[in-house]
Amino acid sequence: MDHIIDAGQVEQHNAARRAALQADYDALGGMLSRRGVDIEALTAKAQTFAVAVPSWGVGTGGTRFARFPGRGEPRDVTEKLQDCAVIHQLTRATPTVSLHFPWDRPADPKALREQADALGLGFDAVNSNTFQDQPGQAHTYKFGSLTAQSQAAREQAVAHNIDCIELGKTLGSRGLTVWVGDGANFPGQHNLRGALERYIDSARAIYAALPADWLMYIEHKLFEPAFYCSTIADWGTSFAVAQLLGDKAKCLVDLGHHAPNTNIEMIVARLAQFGKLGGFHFNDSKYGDDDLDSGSIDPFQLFLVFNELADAALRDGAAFKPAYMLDQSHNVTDPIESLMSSAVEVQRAFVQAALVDRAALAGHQEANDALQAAQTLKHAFRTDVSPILAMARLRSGGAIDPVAAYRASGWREQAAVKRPPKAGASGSGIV
Ligand code: LRH
Ligand code: MN
Ligand code: MN
Repeated sequence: MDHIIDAGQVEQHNAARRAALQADYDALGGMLSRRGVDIEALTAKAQTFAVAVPSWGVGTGGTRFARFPGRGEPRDVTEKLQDCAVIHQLTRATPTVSLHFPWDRPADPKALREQADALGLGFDAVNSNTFQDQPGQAHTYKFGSLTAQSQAAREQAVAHNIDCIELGKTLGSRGLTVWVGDGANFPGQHNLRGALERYIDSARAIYAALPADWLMYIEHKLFEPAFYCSTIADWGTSFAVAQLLGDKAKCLVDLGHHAPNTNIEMIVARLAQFGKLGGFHFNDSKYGDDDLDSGSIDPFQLFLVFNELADAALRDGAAFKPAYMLDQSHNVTDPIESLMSSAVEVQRAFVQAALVDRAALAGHQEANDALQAAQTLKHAFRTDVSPILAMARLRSGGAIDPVAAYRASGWREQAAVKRPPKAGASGSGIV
């Protein structure tokens, strides 16, 4: 496997921190053993954790007001893969990349797969894009894509999704994520039921092209770019569509795509209960689809989501394997640093959820002891599992402190030299 950052540098970084980590790990291990928890089992579990990196996240994002590019940004999909490889090399938690077409359309898909193989990376779900027009496109998506009144626009959007599946097959992907911006800005602009009928027809055509071992992830979002109504606005709609389409269709929960104060963990529980929880786009938000770094605003919500996932995994066993992906926009940080930190934050919630004393929780629930039930969750959430995460990284060949190792490597400075900005560089600004 090609190492992007010199392996010797990472070793040096770890050597300087190993003794302190061991001391912290031993202290935590002692504390956990008094709670009847085996730290080694938790560390082994942490090592199994994986979350996909969004290709569009390694470039600096933007808002509709401006984009302030960073230095050494990747200018094409091959450079994006290099950045993804850095993230995985140091965190050992992000072995796959989620591509977005046509932003990431490779000139030679086979060569891209070879590059990924050499970097030790695979491809997670591919994402279609019918929320903006591409140069030279025959039919506009201004008034919708899969729901458009224009049959030609709908057919073009379906054909694009099928093209994404074809590309994904060559890359070794096994899923297609479909998010559309379709909706209306005015009451009466479109017939609410008619638009969904057209969506379902289009989605059926895409579903029919899905290989047997693929999943189609239907991603809902409350608002934006449509501000009066979005056709696939909520989990009820995505659930109904997924039910109609069949077993290979599942719902995708992007944490930023809900009304403020929505109980997202309950949505997760519902979708898991009915076998339709496909996966996640992790990020965090204060107001709307802010696409802030995972765990940066409400880490307790992230923990509560993973608490439901842990419960579902216990109930459903190995059959329960939702896809984990990050979906963030980095405006003021180095995207590599944000993605590494976010992967670790999601992994932290995964480990904290594994710490919940489920027998005690069930007992408090049966006894209607609301206070102790809540305390049981808080007890797990408050436990600082950082030494477990660092030890998991160390044992998997990553860095004890990924951001420090990254900064010491000088990767960004070197990238700034190797990657002078070029006109029309693909950094979407839309997330
Ligand atoms: C829409 C979204 C969706 C897109 C991505 C760029 O807000 O979350 O997942 O594909 O952003
Ligand atoms: Mn998303
Ligand atoms: Mn979004």
